[in-house]
Amino acid sequence: MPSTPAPVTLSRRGHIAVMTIDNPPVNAISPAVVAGLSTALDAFESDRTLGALLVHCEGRTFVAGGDIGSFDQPGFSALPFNRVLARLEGLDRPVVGALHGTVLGGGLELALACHWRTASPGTRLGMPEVKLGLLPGSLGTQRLPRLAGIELALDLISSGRMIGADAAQAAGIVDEVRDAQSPLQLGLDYAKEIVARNAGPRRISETQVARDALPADFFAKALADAVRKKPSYPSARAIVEAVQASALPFAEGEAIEARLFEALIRSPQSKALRHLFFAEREAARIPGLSKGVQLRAIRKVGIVGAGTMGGGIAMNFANAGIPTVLVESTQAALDRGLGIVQANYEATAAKGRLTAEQVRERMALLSGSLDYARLSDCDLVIEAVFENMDLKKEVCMRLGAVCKRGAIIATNTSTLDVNALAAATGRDQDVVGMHFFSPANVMRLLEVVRGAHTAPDVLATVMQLARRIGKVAVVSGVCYGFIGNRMAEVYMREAEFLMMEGASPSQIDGAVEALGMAMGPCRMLDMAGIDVGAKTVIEYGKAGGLPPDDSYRAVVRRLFELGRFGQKTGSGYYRYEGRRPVDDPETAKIARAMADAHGIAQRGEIARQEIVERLLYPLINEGFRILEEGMAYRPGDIDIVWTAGYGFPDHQGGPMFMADAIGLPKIVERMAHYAATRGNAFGYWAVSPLLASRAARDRRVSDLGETGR
Ligand code: 3H9
Repeated sequence: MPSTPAPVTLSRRGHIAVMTIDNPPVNAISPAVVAGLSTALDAFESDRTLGALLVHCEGRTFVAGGDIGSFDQPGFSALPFNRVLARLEGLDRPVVGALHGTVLGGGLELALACHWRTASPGTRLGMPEVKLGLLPGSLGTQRLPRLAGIELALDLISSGRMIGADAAQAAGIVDEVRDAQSPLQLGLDYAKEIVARNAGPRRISETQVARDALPADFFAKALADAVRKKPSYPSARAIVEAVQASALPFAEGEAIEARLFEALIRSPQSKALRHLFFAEREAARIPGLSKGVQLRAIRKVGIVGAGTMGGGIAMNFANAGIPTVLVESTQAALDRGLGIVQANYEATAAKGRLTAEQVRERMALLSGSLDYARLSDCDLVIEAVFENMDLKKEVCMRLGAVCKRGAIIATNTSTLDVNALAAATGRDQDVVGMHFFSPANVMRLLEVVRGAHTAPDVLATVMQLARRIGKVAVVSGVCYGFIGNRMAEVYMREAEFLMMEGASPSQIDGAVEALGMAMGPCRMLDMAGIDVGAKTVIEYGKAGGLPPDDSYRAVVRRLFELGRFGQKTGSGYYRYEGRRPVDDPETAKIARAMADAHGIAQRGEIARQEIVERLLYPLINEGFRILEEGMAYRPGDIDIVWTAGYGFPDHQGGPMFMADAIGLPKIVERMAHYAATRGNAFGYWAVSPLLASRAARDRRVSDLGETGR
């Protein structure tokens, strides 16, 4: 059996010891790395002929953090690594850290335990633990404030943002920034200088935090802010507490940080966020697709349709520096579309997030035309015309004729049959779905719809392109609504039944918003457009997809007939006072009329728990159906769709992760309850066989646990 190379080695360059961490891909601190560091320290300590210790990393980056995968291992604790850091800092000969790549979390904590830090110019530094529902658990909350001051340290740790090498130098976090042939050379040069200067150890833990300039209520305000802005994230409050403790003697602060970290690492919020971290990376892997597949080059993009969607999509490519041409059917529509894009960029510039020069550069990458011939040299063309099968087929046919050989043709449909659209192009191997979410320049999710004949290189190219434009891509098979909208359909269905039974839109939305959902179903559809929602239902009906149930989505159809298109017309499910949604007696009347027309009994107050269960359990059930039909590769993909595209709270880990937390047997039991109490003539409460079997398995495991106790 080949032996695994040691992740940490100690070698000698003259009088300098070089401790090298080599743990690809990102040199994360795993238990093996901690053990390796400890052994290397033993060797260094016992060799008094060495004048200094250099800590450096092989590969593309310095340590990018603790090994997130190891946090779930039984008995995981930050203490062994913290002991190594204390030994490192305590050495009586200078310790130099040579930084490059992304110096994050435990990586920055390792750097802070060194006495001196040098960085190559492109280095980025940060403490992103908060994004995993954690705080820095290896003395980052104690050493960073001592070095950079409380205000900046709290800002960096609370936001998780990265800063560049120059900013880090200005803040005193690194001692110098220097270009060198390699990180090793960078470190060796600096270590030699430190030795030549006869500079002794500099230990941050022996310094005190400066807090004179801070107002007396600084921490009280920071805590109140954390509670107000992030009520569902215990890490936000814990970070304030830990940073505040940096004013205490080091050992006391250390104990406080350790207590808080140990609690957070076991918290359900952190487990959920860690699940999403890995799910997001896993989603990029497509089963059966060989790694060596040759990608198609994407140098120029075309978009058909310069409406809200087309314009937003175009911005993604311009932001990534890719020339993009927008094709419209009338000059007025084109001018309007490009005008909206320009206004969007200017609004961003007004907030200071883009310079005027950047706005000019991005606009210069965008051009418009009324002529399909302008698409003939594009490597990728995305159709983003109105959601209507006949219209989209017509556009696809024209694209099949005009696009060059090997160009990828993508459809931005949100519900329609991608295989039928692919057939219309006459070259279905080149066709794929690219379902962007509105606003397309903001939302991170991209559903990539794999048609029956989509070529593997087309799929791989689009997945890679998604990364290039900053999206998180999830592959879906071809089915109505793909992953996200298919699940949203059952969620909207129940929202409307609840409304017909007497719940108000704000009661419905409030129930799921209390769980952390960015917005409930009614606000969501009002924003997307009641017209859009109703037309989708109508189209689905035409395609024979709807159940034989006249009450199905009856409210949205009625609102559409009445011209209540949602926020844009001032009323939909809600009435709008400016942008503020308020419950509208008119909606209650409409819902009551629909209930009467379809024999649905109105009830008194509906309990919040029932609303939550009736919205979420069918949605989860649909997720299981999607899995059993092979429309999604794994539950984590579904979780990414809902957290990145539908405002599902990330601290709940997505609907499938949440399902496990609730308990699958309980979900099945409640589905049966609603089937019995609400009726199940149309199979709305029929449990997916996959969910049923997983629930039975979980029940068996739990029974075994009970008897074993
Ligand atoms: C922490 O440090 C706690 C401490 O205070 C206390 C510790 C005791 N662990 O994102 P990519 C893998 S908490 C394990 O595609 P990029 C990742 O799964 C941690 N694995 O590349 C992927 O694997 P695969 C604080 C990790 O170039 C591969 O590396 N640190 C870790 O777009 C490439 O990742 C963070 O939160 C990790 N820490 O971005 C940093 N990091 O190829 C989290 C990465 O098998 N990481 N992997 O799918 C990042 O932000 C990005 O990965 C990074 C590179 C910017 C580093």
